[in-house]
Amino acid sequence: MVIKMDNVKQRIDELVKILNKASYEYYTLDNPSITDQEYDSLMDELIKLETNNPSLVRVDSPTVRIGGEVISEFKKVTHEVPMMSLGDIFNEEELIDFDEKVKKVVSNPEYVCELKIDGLSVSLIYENGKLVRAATRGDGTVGEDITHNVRTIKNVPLSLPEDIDIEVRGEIYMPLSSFEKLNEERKAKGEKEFANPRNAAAGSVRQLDSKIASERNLSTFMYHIPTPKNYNLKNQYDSLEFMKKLTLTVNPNIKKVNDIKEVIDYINYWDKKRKELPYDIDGIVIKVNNYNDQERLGVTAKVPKWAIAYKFPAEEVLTKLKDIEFCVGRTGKITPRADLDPVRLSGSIVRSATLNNQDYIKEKDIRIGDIVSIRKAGEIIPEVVEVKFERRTGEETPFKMIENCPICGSKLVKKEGEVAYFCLNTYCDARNIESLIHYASRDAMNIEGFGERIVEDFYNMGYLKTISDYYTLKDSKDELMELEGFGEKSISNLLENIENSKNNSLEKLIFGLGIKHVGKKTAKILSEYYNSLDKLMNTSIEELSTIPDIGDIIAKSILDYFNTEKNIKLINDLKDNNVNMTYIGKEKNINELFLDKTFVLTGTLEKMTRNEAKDLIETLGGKNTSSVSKKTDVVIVGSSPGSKYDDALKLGITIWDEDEFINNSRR
Ligand code: 0OX
Repeated sequence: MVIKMDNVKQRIDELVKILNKASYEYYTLDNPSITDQEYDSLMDELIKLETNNPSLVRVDSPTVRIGGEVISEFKKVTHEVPMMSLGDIFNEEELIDFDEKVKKVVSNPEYVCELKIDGLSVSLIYENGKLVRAATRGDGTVGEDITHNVRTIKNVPLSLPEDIDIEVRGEIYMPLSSFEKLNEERKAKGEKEFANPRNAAAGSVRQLDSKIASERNLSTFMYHIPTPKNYNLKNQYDSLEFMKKLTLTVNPNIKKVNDIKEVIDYINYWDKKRKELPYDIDGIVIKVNNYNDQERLGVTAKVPKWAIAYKFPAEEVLTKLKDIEFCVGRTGKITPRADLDPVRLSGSIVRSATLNNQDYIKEKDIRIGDIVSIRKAGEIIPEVVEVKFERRTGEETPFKMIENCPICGSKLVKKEGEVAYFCLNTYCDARNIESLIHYASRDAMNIEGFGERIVEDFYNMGYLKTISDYYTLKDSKDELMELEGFGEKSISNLLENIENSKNNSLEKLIFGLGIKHVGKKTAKILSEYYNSLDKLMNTSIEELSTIPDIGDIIAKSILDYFNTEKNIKLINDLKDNNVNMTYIGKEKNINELFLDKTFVLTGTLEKMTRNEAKDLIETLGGKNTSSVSKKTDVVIVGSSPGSKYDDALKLGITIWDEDEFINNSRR
């Protein structure tokens, strides 16, 4: 029996070695030495042996790539060395500027040029040569543990040829072929397609069930070692070579160059060639090669001064303009919009583009049915650049400006000195959009992220029509995540900001409702006086007139507001969505997790300002102090924390990240 077990173990070891080598040859070297059939048959043998001998399953067994591990939540992990992002530049001038700044510190800098893979960054930790953890970047300080999904990525080695401890960083991406296949499958199943490979890759690693990631054919390129000196590495280029030796996949198009002219050549070469790559890149990363030079250049708050990302200029593509629609903006401004045949542009599927105004359409003689070239103007909205006249068939319909508002039908008016037409009906959508923006604004419900652009887009797309729709947006999460310019993280953040707003004190809600003549200060006075919206709604003109600072005009406006059916319905809808309708006095919100405890804040918080955080701590019964000592109960850590974080770790003090802080504040 003992002998048999030994034999089995030996065979398992052998199979793991052969199969992992085969994966490396196939996925990293692109040079397979065994056939797919041979691989499958060895894999079948390994699966059988492991099924019959579960105690002999190795941590680096290729069977984990099949997926199946399901986690219940994403654990937070703190990066020992923060994961930095890169500063962006968009033209040669800025590149020369970067080079000049570098040269002030380093004479004759050598650069390494890398393709900027359009995916999501990942940190891999190997202990004793075995992959033990994979994590997302998160806010750079705290990311999420995605080990179960990353283990399924075929070109991520589960064990290294040396038994070393090392962290390596790189990019997870979805090859274009996998992306197209995935979207075809989703379309066939009636599921919403992913807008671009980056969203698809991010969506895949954000799955609790690793089976999904394993089926998505993700891949990686590694490009960074955060502690290179531990391995005697002197420069970035040697780190890339070192990672290659460790069987990690490094992009083959990396180039070491001697001056900025060669960097420009590299950029120009890849700007033309990038369409031929089997994956998306969104620019070129330029890094000062030598580590001592990097150290001398240092970092700013968020990005290194020794590296920069050159972003490619907006790509232009051709598509058919199917129709011209009209959007009513916040101020009632009418903007024509092109309804396009869907086309891939700068990594996203584009279905519509702005046409600016009727004069723009007339000047460019844009007609329905034309083949047009489009380009991304800003981050989100693409624009029609020009008509391809040579592609005209004679079937195109000339453009005619509308005379009435497409939403409310009122006659459009051209204001003095304006090119655009306006809808002047104050009850039209423009007005609704304005109220939605006001509701989310900082002094009102402070729903961060809902600026003019997003509200208008969400409104025009039908997701956000009235204020109460903010609270049902979460029901459309899957669709929103796939909108151009959005992804899981941005939508989750927006939805979280909305959820947080439910706990606001009454004065923010009253101000947010946009009652005529009720400003921020009046909203506060009313909240302190009435304590609840119900009481305010049932007030009388007599009672209102007894409150200092509330004059007749304000009083009448308040009564008018609460006598309007539409407004009562809105308030009922907000109540149904658990929006707080009471005044939260500072001492009235004691929370046991905060009461009489001493807090220290360090690093940058993403969802609130430092003062807001301090206010919240005090409101919940805690005390703020500035330095960490044995008496400190909790240190709240944002991104790029200072030495207070190290002090807290040394002293073993409880550490909360921003999300834990927010969650605890709501308990
Ligand atoms: C990429 C990429 C991203 C490491 C130090 C600063 C940023 N998307 O391909 N980041 C980096 O470098 C990190 N390099 C890259 N090639």
